[in-house]
Amino acid sequence: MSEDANLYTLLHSRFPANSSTTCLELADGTLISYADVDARSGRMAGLLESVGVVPGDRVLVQVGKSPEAVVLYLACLRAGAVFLPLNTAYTAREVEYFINDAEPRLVVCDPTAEAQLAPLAQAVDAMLLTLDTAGGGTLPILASEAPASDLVVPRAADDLAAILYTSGTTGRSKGAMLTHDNLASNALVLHAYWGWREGDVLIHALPIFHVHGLFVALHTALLNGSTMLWLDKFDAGAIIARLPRATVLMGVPTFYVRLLEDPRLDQELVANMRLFVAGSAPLLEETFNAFTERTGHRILERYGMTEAGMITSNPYGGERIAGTVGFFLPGVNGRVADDDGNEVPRGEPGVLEIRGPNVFKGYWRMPEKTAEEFRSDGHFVTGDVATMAEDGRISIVGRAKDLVISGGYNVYPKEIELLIDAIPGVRESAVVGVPHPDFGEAVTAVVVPDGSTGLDEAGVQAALAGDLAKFKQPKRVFFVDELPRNTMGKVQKNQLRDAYAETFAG
Ligand code: MLC
Ligand code: AMP
Repeated sequence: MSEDANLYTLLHSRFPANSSTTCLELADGTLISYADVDARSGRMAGLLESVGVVPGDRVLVQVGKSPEAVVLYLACLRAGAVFLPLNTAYTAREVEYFINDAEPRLVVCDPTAEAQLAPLAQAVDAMLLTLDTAGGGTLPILASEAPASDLVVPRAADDLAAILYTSGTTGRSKGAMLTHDNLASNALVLHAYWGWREGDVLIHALPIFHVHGLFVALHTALLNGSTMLWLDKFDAGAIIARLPRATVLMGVPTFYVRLLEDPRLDQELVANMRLFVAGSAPLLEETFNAFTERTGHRILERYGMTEAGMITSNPYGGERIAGTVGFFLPGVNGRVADDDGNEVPRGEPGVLEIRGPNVFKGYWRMPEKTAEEFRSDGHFVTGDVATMAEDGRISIVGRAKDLVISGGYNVYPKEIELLIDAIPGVRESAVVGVPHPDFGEAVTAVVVPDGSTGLDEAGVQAALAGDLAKFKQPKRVFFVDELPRNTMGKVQKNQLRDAYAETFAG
């Protein structure tokens, strides 16, 4: 292999010369230096190797946010393993699918989930180790006993670094395979595009099982050798307390909606801040305007997805326009196209199709699905409906995929409809997203009962509770005699969205 494309090699090359620089500052004031992160991830990588994780093996991880979880991610990179993070909200039923599909060599979970997940891991011959948010569990115990190691397994650019599952419109999740080069190229571009500089300090309050918190925020900060003010989860008060010492914040729109609810947010509080980034869901113009008015900062909105990391961004130096997601990032090419992949005239809506070094390698063990979503010329069909202005500026104006985005989490209606339809007393159902002041959209179910049981809203919610992650559960359930359909028999979800649009108003 000519040159090592392991992402860790790149990140490590950018660690600060003074390795005692703080990498993570925890909420309780504990400081973890870059030297610590390097030493701990080396030890953990050595441990992974010694327990039989070989390059290419999947390491499936469902643990709360902690410095050890970051160390585990970096250790997987170093060991050449494929990191497979899962939302902590997923139930055992949901995790079972991922374990069976990914066939990991190692499963790492919170000790409280061990009893449920152990038989699932055993069924695919995977080892199971535990890690809790306080840094306890069998994994850290073994790691602390492991010898120091500077292991970094050389990787080719095209080797897998991670698999991130993204739900499908069929209700079946697909594992997006991301290579070392996908992640490295996107991180380098964002680092430059957003003007990262010496002295930057990031408030990290996103979960680290999705692209936004795990890759966009973590990678850019590590590439910059920056200190991260590390929060286990979003907490407006904790962010307010840290803003005076920070320069960069990244969040989903809900972060900004909630920060605006705090009267302490003002210009003086953010005097040291350089950049507020929003993404993962549409940022409402009213939020953008209110934030500008209150703080003097124009939130920089960018657009991306699991399969491609970041795709477009409003400019750092130029004008940031509310309701637009800016321009293709350097290296990313794309077009707004009709159903056949032909570019539509500027200003007209079409599906966004892209290509570039950021675009994933395909869906894990789903060659047909992969083929369906790529054009013959290599463009990936995002499923997002966009317009492109004359100057190339892009706006996301809709979705061709049936998807709800709630607080930055994607929810695919089909998955929930299948579960609701299986509840005794249900004839059929439709799940839609309707406007929600806090989450942007809220999952809402419309159910047609078959009359055989006295099913009510609480009954539907209770039936789903054990099976579905909380954020996917309908916040409201409505009952109707029939679903609106067009002449082809297709459920008219737009009509349902309109009918229930005011459900969460005010
Ligand atoms: C929590 N709940 C949610 C929810 N998050 N319900 C719907 N949607 C969500 N996103 C549930 C809780 O279980 C709880 O249920 C109730 O709603 C209220 O919880 P909360 O305490 O108010 O929520 P909180 O824990 O504060 O979480 C809200 C949040 C969080 C917005 C801070 O969801 C979050 O961090 N979201 C970020 C998601 C993210 O990182 N997305 C990036 C994906 S990457 P109950 O009934 O118990 O009260 C991607 C690509 C890209 O999309 O472009 O970046
Ligand atoms: P995920 O599959 O979780 O990575 O979510 C990606 C999806 O989130 C995209 O396909 C878009 O539909 C949506 N998304 C991300 N960023 C934005 C944004 N800034 N504006 C609108 N939608 C966005």
